[in-house]
Amino acid sequence: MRGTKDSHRNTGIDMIQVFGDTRSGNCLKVKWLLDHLGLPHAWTQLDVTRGETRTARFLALNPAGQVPLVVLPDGRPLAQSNAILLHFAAGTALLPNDAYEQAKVLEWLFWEQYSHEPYVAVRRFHKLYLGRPDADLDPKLLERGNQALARMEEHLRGSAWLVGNQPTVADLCLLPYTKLAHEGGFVPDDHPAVQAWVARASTRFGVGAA
Ligand SMILES: N[C@@H](CCC(=O)N[C@@H](CS)C(=O)NCC(=O)O)C(=O)O
Repeated sequence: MRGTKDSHRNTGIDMIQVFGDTRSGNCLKVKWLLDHLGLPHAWTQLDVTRGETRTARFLALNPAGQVPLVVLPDGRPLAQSNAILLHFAAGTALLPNDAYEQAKVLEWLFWEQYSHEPYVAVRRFHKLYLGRPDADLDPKLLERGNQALARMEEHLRGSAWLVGNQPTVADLCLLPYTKLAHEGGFVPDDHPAVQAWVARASTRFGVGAA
């Protein structure tokens, strides 16, 4: 994963640079992982609601126009929160060496982007960022978000962590938007095992109340 230097993109900054919006769970995943691993980084705050990810300067770094984006010390950019998590978790205890367990981590990461974030995070975005009243929200967001939380509840009733018997980057991936789900109108008491996991994972990763 740690390939050759791409000198034309070298920014001259000898530190990981992160472009993110700290209100975004996708960005918090990256922040919490870098903090947990003790990796120094420079954070550039962009406001996603003001089009700050759509400037020519930012699009040159990430043509998708989204945060989070990291620029490695050698100047190479990397987008997609879960790709960023995998990059920095490689070689640490947060990414199992065992091929099956590693694939189980990926299973949760892909699931998060397809079945959790599009509902749990998007309902929060519409309520919190855009200030839309509940009556104007697509009912599918609540229904499918609750289905995603129920899927986690089922798993966490029998297991302290999402993969194996210790925390992995799968837990870190699911933590921010699940911890913030109440801001999207989801009820923590409806999913007690998830609530207990949020507390456990927050302690393990040194993440305070959000
Ligand atoms: N799948 C991407 C999603 C990134 C994403 O949706 N970022 C949002 C903030 S959470 C964003 O930058 N929105 C601004 C825009 O699309 O203009 C990831 O996991 O990084």
